[in-house]
Amino acid sequence: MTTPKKPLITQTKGISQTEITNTASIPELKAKRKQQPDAHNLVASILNKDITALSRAITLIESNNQKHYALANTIVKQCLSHANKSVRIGITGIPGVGKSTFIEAFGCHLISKNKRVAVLTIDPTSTLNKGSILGDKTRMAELAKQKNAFIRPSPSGNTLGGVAQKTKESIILCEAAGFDVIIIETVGVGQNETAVHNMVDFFLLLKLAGTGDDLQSIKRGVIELADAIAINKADGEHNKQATLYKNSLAKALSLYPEKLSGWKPKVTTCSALNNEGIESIWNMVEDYKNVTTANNYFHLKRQEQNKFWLIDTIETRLKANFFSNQHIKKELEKQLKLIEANKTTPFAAANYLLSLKY
Ligand SMILES: Nc1nc2c(ncn2[C@@H]2O[C@H](COP(=O)(O)OP(=O)(O)OP(=O)(O)O)[C@@H](O)[C@H]2O)c(=O)[nH]1
Ligand SMILES: [Mg+2]
Repeated sequence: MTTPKKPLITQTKGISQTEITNTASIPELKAKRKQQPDAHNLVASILNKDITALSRAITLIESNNQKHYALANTIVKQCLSHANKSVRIGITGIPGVGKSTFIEAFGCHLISKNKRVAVLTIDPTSTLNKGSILGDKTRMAELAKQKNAFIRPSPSGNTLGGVAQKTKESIILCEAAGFDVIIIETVGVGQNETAVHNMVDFFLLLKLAGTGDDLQSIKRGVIELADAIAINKADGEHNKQATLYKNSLAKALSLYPEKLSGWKPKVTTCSALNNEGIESIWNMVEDYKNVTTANNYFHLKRQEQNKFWLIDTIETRLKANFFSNQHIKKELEKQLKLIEANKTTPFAAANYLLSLKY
């Protein structure tokens, strides 16, 4: 991969390079964006594979403006019957493991196989450090240039209802726009991995050999979620170490109980930078799809995920409504002071606050 002389992705007043590459001139795009959004037209354009309409609709989903809420809902609902046709792949790993570099290589490989690829990223650190998003854009420069690719970084962290839920709805829109493979990149911190695992079909964990990262392999949590683990940066002097690590991980995984999916998680090595091992990872995804389609797990998992998101959305909304209410805010302050003064218990205070009408 050659380093671009200048960033290939530049923001032109909120219009991404992908949109620019894929469609008309900038004045045309700006004119298009100024028109009032209309659900019917937007959905028709999305179904017509119009990337600008897709971007606009995702922006509506991500909006904190209550006025956009009903419109966004209508769009998602109308797209739903056209969704569900893609393979959804979650990619996680510690910062710097090579997720973006991998997605660039993997995405370009898929495009060479005539697939349309959408990449959504969930990055909770991006609000604190804008550098991460910029890094992603330059790291996926080749992919971003492809007319069959769509790359969308996550919204800022403080959206109503949580970043993950917005991503779940964005997946539906991307599928309606005819993308065959949806890739979700998430930084391996906090609750992100579980959230992403709950919205994808195939979960890929990238790891590194010979760093503190391999110590984490002892912790079962994320490893148990993975359908495949790829030891990245298996190039140059790290190659041998990566293979040793792959073998020890494969041994460890073989001791885990069999998964409901009937799929045995695979371990492999790759070099995202040198484009090595990429094809075999796509083959794993295809094998996984074949196995789980045959035993109906693929379909059942999506159903279970939708039920999960129903409950999760209710919980998130109830919480957001509760804590953003002015009356509750004031009463909560008072209860916190009473707790400091040891005049009430957390449970009594919670009971009182939950009994309030708001
Ligand atoms: N040698 C080598 N370097 C790699 C490979 N993949 C990625 N890198 C380098 O590792 C660094 C981090 O890569 P990224 O793709 O940005 O990693 P990331 O996991 O997306 O990082 P965050 O988005 O910050 O979490 C970059 O300097 C890459 O060039 C690889 O296969 N081999
Ligand atoms: Mg990245």
